Amino acid sequence: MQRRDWMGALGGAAALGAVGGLAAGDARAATQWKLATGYKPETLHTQNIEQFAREVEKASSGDLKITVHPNNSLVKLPEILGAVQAGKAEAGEMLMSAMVKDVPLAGADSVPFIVSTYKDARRLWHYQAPLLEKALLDKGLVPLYAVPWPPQGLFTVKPVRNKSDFQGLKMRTYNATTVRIAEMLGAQPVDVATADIPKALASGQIDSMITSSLTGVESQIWTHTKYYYELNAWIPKNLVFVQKKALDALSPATRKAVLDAAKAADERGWSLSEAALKASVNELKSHGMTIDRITPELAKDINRFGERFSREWVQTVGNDATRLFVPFYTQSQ
Ligand code: PCA
Repeated sequence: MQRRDWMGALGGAAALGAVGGLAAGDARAATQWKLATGYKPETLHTQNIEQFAREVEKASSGDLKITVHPNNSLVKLPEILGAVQAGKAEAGEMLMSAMVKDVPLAGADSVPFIVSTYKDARRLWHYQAPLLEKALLDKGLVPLYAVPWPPQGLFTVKPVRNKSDFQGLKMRTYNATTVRIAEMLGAQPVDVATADIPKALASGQIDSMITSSLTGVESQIWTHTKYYYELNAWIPKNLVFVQKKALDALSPATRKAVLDAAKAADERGWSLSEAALKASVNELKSHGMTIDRITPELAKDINRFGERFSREWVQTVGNDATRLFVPFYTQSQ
């Protein structure tokens, strides 16, 4: 597997090397945290978490060591929230919209056609974060930081011009939005983890999917599909969070090291994601893929499905949806 040095793009990432041990005579053993994620070690988000862990270890002078367990190896992505609550891992990273069963508001960033730029995604997060923090605190969890994937588009093995072209397509899904859109289009939804995309395409289990250009590149999508339609449909985020009990158990200085490193990881992650958008669209092109906009006819249908999805979403989420979207639409920052 080709290793992509997204960190190198910003000139960060120098290995920080071994950290100093505890001072002689200090009886306190270093704390160990496990951090579970469903994504591959080489993906942008996981590399960012690795840097976060190195920075925490350094800033806490070795008092806290976070070990990252990528690729569903410790806990499968959909189960990470419950596993961190139960203490199987002290911390975790999840696609926020994969938490909707437990935290409906977490799906706000995957409601189609609300945001299509990083600036608006930031603004949405500004209003979503305090509400989400409260919802997670009720579950004994504390959000640390969130980093977006690039905007979501559509990959297909054959060109699609209208809704009828989706009949019989097997569309890979990764959250409630992608399942619902596949259903509305008349395609068959097939749940596949990111790491399994190449295999699923090779075996014909899927022939289309909505995801980012970045995930397309990381799946070497050009081997199987030729078409990418830039829908800019939504900008989903991954959330890194920790068990409140574990955070509270740290010394004040180590807790500060975690929160400071989280703030840095947040800023770095948003920049890396934006840089990855440009780089990955170029890479898709360089492999001969056709990058296009969907036809106005299909855009009309997909927009209609987006509106229907939004209505369904607001009904499920209730008051928090109003608390989030009223300020988002009425206040400018
Ligand atoms: N990649 C992840 C989530 C969103 C994205 O761009 C995936 O396809 O599962």
